[in-house]
Amino acid sequence: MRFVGPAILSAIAMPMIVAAQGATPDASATAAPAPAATAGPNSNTGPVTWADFLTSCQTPGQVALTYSEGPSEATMEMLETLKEAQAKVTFFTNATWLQYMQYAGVTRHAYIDGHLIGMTYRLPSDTSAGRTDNEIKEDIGRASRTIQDLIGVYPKYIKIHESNLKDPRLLNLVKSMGYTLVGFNMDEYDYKYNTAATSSQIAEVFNAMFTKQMDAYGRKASYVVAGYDVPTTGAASGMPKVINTIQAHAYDMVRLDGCTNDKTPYKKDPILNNGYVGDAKSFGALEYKHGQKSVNYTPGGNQPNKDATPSPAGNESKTTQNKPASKSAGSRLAAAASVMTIIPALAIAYFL
Ligand SMILES: *[C@@H]1O[C@H](CO)[C@@H](O)[C@H](O)[C@H]1NC(C)=O
Ligand SMILES: CC(=O)N[C@H]1CO[C@H](CO)[C@@H](O)[C@@H]1O
Repeated sequence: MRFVGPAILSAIAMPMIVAAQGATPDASATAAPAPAATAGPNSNTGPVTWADFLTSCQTPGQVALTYSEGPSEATMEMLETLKEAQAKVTFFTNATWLQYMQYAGVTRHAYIDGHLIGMTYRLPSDTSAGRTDNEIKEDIGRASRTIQDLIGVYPKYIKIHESNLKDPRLLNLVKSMGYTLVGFNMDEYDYKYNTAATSSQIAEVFNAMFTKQMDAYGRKASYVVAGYDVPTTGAASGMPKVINTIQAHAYDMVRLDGCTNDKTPYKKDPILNNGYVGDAKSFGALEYKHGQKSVNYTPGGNQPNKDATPSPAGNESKTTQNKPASKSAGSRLAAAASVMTIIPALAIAYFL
C-alpha cells in the first residue's frame, strides 16, 4: 500500500503538471498588481466568483506560505524548520484527521508555535447535491468545532477541496457563513518535486518567480503560496531551502492575517456570520510575528516520504498505537492523489 501511493500520485499529477506549466509564463504577470482589496475578500455579497478568493497580500514583498490537507507525518518536520527560521505560516487543518491523537497534538503544537490555523473542507461524497443548506452548514460547523475544541478558536480562513467553481452552491454557503475563501497565486509544486533528489527544486520555483517579477516590473509582488501538508510531497524536505530563498530575495514571510492586515483571523461562531475575533498572536497583537531568518540544512539530508518509522529496538506498540490504521493511511494517499486533480483547474483559472 505504501508504495502504491506515490505511483498513483505521479500518474495523476503528471498530465496536470503539464497543463499547469502551460500557464506559468503568465503567472508572474498576474501576480504583480495586487487588487486594491482594502475592504477584504468578503466585501461583495453576490454569488462567488474568482474575485472572492484571497490570492495575494496587501503589501508587496510579502509571502504567505499555506499548507492544506494536513496535519500529517510531514507537519512536525515543517514546524521544526519554521521554529529555527522564526517564521510563521498558515495551516489549513482537515478536522477529520484530528480524531487521531498524534495529529491533534501536531495541530495544537502548530497553533501554540504561532502559526495561523485555517481549515480545509471537503464535502462528503464531493457534492452538495442531495443535501439541504442546513445540513451542509452543520457539517462545516462540526469540522470547525473540532478545531475549536483543540485550539480554542474557530477558523475563518478556509480552503475548499477542489475549489474550482463547479459547486457554486457550496462556495456561496461558505461565503455566506463569513469564511474567507483562500486561493493562491503561486503553486510551489511540492507534489511534483516530491523526492529527496528533487525537493530542493521547490526553492527554484520561488527563485524563478521572484526573479522574473523583479526583471519585468522592477519591484516585488506578493504571494499566497499553495503547498500540501502530506508526506507524499516534498513540502517538508524542501522547506529549509525555500525559506533561505525567500530570505535571499528579501521577501517577508507572513501568516494570512498579516497578508490581509486582519486583526481578527478567527470566527466568533462556526456557522453564524456574526463577527470575528483575534488572539494574542493575530496581526496587530503583541505576539504577532512575521519575517524569517536563514536556516541550516543539509542538501538532500532531509528525506521526503519519511513516515514515522518505529524504532527497531523500542516499544513499538507504544509509539504507534495512536496512529491511523494502514487503511486510513491508504485512504490518505488516495486523498492526496485527489487533491492533485484540482491543480489544472486552479492554475488555468488564476492565470488566464
Ligand atoms: C479530510 O480529508 C478526507 C480525504 O480527502 C475527506 O474525505 C474528508 O472529508 C476531509 N475532512 C473534512 C472535514 O473536510
Ligand atoms: C511501557 C512498555 O510497554 N514497556 C515495555 C517495553 O518493552 C519491554 C521489552 O519488550 C517490556 O518489558 C516493557 O514492559
